[in-house]
Parts: sequence; structure tokens; C-alpha cells
Amino acid sequence: MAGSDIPVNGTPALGSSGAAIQGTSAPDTVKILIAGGFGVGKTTMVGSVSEIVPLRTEERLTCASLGIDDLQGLAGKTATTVALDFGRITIGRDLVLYLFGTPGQQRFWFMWNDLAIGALGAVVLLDVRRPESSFAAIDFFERRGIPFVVGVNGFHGQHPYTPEEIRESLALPEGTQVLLCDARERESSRDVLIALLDELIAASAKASAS
Ligand SMILES: Nc1nc2c(ncn2[C@@H]2O[C@H](COP(=O)(O)OP(=O)(O)OP(=O)(O)O)[C@@H](O)[C@H]2O)c(=O)[nH]1
Ligand SMILES: [Mg+2]
Repeated sequence: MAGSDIPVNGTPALGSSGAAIQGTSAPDTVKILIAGGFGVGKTTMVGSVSEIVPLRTEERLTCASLGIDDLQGLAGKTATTVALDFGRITIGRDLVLYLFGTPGQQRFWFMWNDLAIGALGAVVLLDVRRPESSFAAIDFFERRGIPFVVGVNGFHGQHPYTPEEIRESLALPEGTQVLLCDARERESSRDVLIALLDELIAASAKASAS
């Protein structure tokens, strides 16, 4: 992990965005999950957008996973997340997002409850070729009332469906944001996070108005 400025007990260390060192107030920090099914590009997204070298907990996929992990369409995949990914991105001068990528394989889903503690929102990433692999993730956040946006990772840069078609086919609640993206591209991943932030701000404004 690229080290010294990793938060301890949820508090950003001095200098994580520079604000504390300059004597101004510390930045706000927000915990975001990057979730979704097996091999949809979660680790790739955290890595593309993080401004620190991300922490990864990946293990090699070996023949022991044959018959357990469905690698259809994932010919180049050699490793899988067994605990979490961790990255960080600073938005503007006073907002730091801590990004936690979840493990995708069903046998590790028990960790999602712990990873979700304190999370304000989530990106549910899906592989446009296998959207069903992220159904459980959508269900997870819907049940807990955690705001989320859907990032559609067009593997090989292909987006055969419009956001509206995807929203309908997933029967997502009205207003759920669906964004076409490329998890390998920093700007594309950042745009998905900004859409989620807009969602969180709107949810917070709605809550204070009621
Ligand atoms: N062509 C292409 N490959 C991608 C894209 N996103 C991810 N990959 C590749 O697909 C494989 C799976 O990506 P990961 O980021 O490991 O997916 P993951 O969701 O973290 O996987 P798990 O942790 O095992 O659930 C890797 O080999 C990536 O390099 C994409 O948009 N296009
Ligand atoms: Mg991963």
C-alpha cells in the first residue's frame, strides 16, 4: 500500500489532501464501495481512478477454481480479489473519496456486510456481456437503502445497449442512474463517481427537506 497517508480509525492523516497542513479545515471524507459480480472490472476501476497506488488483495486463479469460477468471456483473467481493493481520490479541494472494491466471487460475499459499514454510496459495476452477474449486488444495496449508481463496463469498449434499455432490463427503480463506462479509463471511472456524488447530494437534500 502506498502508505503513510492511509487513514487510521477513519480519520484522514495529515496531508492526505494538503488541507490540514495548510492550517485549513480537514477535508470531508466519504466511503464508497465499488461492487458487482465476478470479474466485472471492480479492481480495474479502483486502480484506474485512484490517486494512490491501490491496495489489492488478489490471488491467482488456478485450476482449483475450475467448475467454481465461471471464466466465460474472461480469457485474460488471471487473478481474483479475495478481500478488498482500496484506493483514494480527491475531488476539488475538500472532499476525499475512499474507495473500497468488493470481492466478486460468491464465496467471499460474506465480507460485503463488513465492507458496507459506514459506506455512503456504491457503484454497482456490471459487465455489459453478463449483466446478470451483478444482480445480487443491486439487490444488496436496494435492501439496505444505500444509494447507488450502475456503471456499465463495456468490455472491449462496446456498448450495445442504451442506459434506458439497461435500466428497463434490470427493472431498476425510476431515477437510478445508469452510466456507460470503461473501467480502464480514469476519466470514465471518475465520471461514474461524480454521478454517484450528485446522487448522494440529492439524497441528502431530500432527507433534510423532509
Ligand atoms: N477488455 C477489457 N478488459 C477489462 C475491462 N475491465 C476489466 N478488464 C479485465 O477483465 C479482467 C477482470 O477485471 P478485474 O478488475 O479483475 O475484475 P473484478 O471485478 O475486480 O474481479 P473479481 O475481483 O475477481 O470479482 C482483468 O483481466 C481486467 O484486466 C474492460 O473494460 N475491458
Ligand atoms: Mg477484483
